[in-house]
Amino acid sequence: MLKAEKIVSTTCPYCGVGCNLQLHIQDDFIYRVTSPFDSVVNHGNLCVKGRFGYDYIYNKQRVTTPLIRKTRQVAGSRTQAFDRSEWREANWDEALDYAADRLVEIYQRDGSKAMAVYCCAKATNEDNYLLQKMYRALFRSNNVDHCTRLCHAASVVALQMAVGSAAMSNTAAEVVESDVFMLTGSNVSENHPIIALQMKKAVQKHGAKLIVVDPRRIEMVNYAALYLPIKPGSDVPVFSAMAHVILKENLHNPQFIAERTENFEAFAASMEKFTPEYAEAISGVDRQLIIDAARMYATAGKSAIYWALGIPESTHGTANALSLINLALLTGQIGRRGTGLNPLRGQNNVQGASDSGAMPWHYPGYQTVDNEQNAQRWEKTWNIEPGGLNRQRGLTTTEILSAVHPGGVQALYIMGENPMMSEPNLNHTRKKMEELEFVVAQDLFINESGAFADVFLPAAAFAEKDGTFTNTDRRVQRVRQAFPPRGNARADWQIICDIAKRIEKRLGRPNTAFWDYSHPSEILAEMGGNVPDYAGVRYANIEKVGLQTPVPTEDHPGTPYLYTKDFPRGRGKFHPLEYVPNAEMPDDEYPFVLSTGRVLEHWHGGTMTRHSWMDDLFPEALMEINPADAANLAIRDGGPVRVTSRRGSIVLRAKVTPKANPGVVFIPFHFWEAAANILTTDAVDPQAKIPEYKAGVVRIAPAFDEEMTAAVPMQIRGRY
Ligand SMILES: Nc1nc2c(c(=O)[nH]1)N[C@H]1C(S)=C(S)[C@@H](COP(=O)(O)OP(=O)(O)OC[C@H]3O[C@@H](n4cnc5c(=O)[nH]c(N)nc54)[C@H](O)[C@@H]3O)O[C@H]1N2
Ligand SMILES: Nc1nc2c(c(=O)[nH]1)N[C@H]1C(S)=C(S)[C@@H](COP(=O)(O)OP(=O)(O)OC[C@H]3O[C@@H](n4cnc5c(=O)[nH]c(N)nc54)[C@H](O)[C@@H]3O)O[C@H]1N2
Ligand code: SF4
Ligand SMILES: [Mo]
Repeated sequence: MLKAEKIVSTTCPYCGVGCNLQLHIQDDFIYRVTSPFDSVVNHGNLCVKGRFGYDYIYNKQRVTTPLIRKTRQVAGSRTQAFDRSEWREANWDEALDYAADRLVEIYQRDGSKAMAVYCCAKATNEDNYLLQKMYRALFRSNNVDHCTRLCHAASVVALQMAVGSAAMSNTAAEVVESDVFMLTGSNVSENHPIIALQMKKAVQKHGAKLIVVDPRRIEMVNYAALYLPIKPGSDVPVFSAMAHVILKENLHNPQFIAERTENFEAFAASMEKFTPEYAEAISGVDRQLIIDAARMYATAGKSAIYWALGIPESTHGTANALSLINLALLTGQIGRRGTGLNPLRGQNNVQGASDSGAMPWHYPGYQTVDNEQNAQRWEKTWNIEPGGLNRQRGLTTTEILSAVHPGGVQALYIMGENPMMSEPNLNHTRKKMEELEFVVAQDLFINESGAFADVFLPAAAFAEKDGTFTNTDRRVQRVRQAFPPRGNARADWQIICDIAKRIEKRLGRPNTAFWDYSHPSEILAEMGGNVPDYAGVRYANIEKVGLQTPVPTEDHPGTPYLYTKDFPRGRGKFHPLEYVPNAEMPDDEYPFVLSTGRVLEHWHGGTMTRHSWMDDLFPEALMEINPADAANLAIRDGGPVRVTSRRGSIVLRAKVTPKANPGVVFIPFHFWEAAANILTTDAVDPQAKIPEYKAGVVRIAPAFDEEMTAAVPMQIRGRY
């Protein structure tokens, strides 16, 4: 007998747009996904992943029983274990006891510096709040980070420096109210497809003018009034030259500058040198296009800037983002509807995981860990002796693995991340994973990183648990359980509570913090007690429509756009800028710039989409290369090519397309068979510690079909 049909409203587990989903369930099985026409975020629209990409939940390679590695791994020669025979099934008590024993053993021997955790932007606010609490309260370690470091870290640092808050200033759907909007470093139609629909509507129905600044001829170029085909890494010259033109032509907003900003003089002086001619020489963009873009942006009634990873994922990512912020402050195009500074956040819950404290320098609510008052506040909340919390900033994602050595990090807990696909320079990453003494993986699958684990804890998928995600425009939305977890899988928050209690007992620190919750709503309420932006968020208030933070009180309607009267830091601060070239520039040996990123059908390391029928839609890695470059190298469309950087080499097929501008090739990082991150450099931005994923250099040569499989250089040829 089939159980009766039911419809469960929830939030998409893929991207930061946060589309509302209706899961149609029969017999604990999703047979259809729709979205209501009145959904505020997506108006009934869904992209291919939201509509069809959920079947990873049922994939037979999903692991739904705790597993323990049969042989004890030794630091220095740890290996990946994809083969089922290398693991044995365990019950929850045994797996949790084992994980707690080993973690506590290492902590008691080597202290908090040996402990590190990756939180998860796919998991809920409640899951992330608890995992950072476990590491801070029990292991006294701030080595807590997540993929935000690899993502918008530089946007966050720059926005904190300039305005004092890091989130999108406006609501994505407000783009239809803009007269002009600039889109840069954002392939929005593949990566935030529903926001792209709203942008297309803004252009086609509302007559908004779009300026695209991007090294690839992305789809949105077809809708653009101006397209600036920038060379990778030349953002500071181009956006500063726009500022130069705005200043020279008196198109700035003196009243806004006087009333709401500081440091204008120093900034204006530093813009002198950024003439359009100078910017053209570095960026390859025609100077007249830069002048036109400056006039268009500055003179419109309402202009907004939208950006994604082309800006932050650079060794000068902070400066890139500051060059955009300077433009908004200079023209006063912020603090009103249809204006603003809008970094499009990537993961479904990267905004929320950051808000919840899954970061090494901040408690929940962006409260710095090295501030005495903040530490005391959380000591009180978590029932910790005065002075007990660690006041030192922890290590970032990019620093944690580099710190794996005797006297450094020894034990790593990974909840829902995949550094062995997502971190730069994977050959280096692999060595560091091998050197760890103990690894816990908590995921739906044994991915390339989980294969290094000693113990695997099977987590429930989004449709199997309750909680909240916070989307890119700060909207806290409900995630609802549609059916019980498959097999023995359990919700992340429950797993964390159970392991935390065991650790607490072994440490002899009873009643540290609190680990007994009957429902995740209690966890969010605990966090809201100390995080003013979430103070008013209650599950009861977000039943139908989510609320945009800040939500300071329970009767507050939420905050669609920020900075109406002032900035969180008071005045907006201008920053003088210098041009700094990329860490690597093309030369005779490595003549091409490699840009990496995404395609519509896939997600990051592919753990979810490659276990879904999205993989049939886009089954293989392809390198985009310009027709002229391909002709020079005798590369044919669909032919295999070998791509080599200073760090490694991969073989994949070429896609010859004018979407790639000359001199720049593009490889998506979703495919283990040709993992783009074998090639990328681990050079980072000094302030934000974000890697330069968008501009390594490579050489390219035609290859043979046989090399395609033989070339896989790591032991990741299979999946568990
Ligand atoms: N289908 C799908 N959607 C996703 C994801 C996914 O894996 N798959 N991931 C999500 C996540 S976590 C994120 S963070 C977002 C990322 O969203 P995007 O940032 O849109 O994703 P990328 O594919 O990395 O595209 C980067 C864009 O920056 C441009 N670019 C590269 N170098 C430069 C440069 O030097 N200057 C400028 N101005 N532009 C440059 C590229 O040409 C490209 O258009 O996507 C989210 N959405
Ligand atoms: N070359 C290159 N590399 C990049 C980038 C790039 O542009 N170029 N972009 C970077 C960016 S922006 C990002 S955000 C990172 C992403 O990097 P990661 O976060 O490491 O990658 P994901 O593949 O999204 O990993 C998510 C994991 O969470 C699991 N998961 C899903 N739902 C749940 C859940 O509810 N609970 C638990 N416990 N697990 C769950 C999935 O199965 C998957 O294994 O990659 C970065 N790496
Ligand atoms: S646009 Fe993003 S949130 Fe919406 S359905 Fe697609 S992946 Fe999901
Ligand atoms: Mo991201």
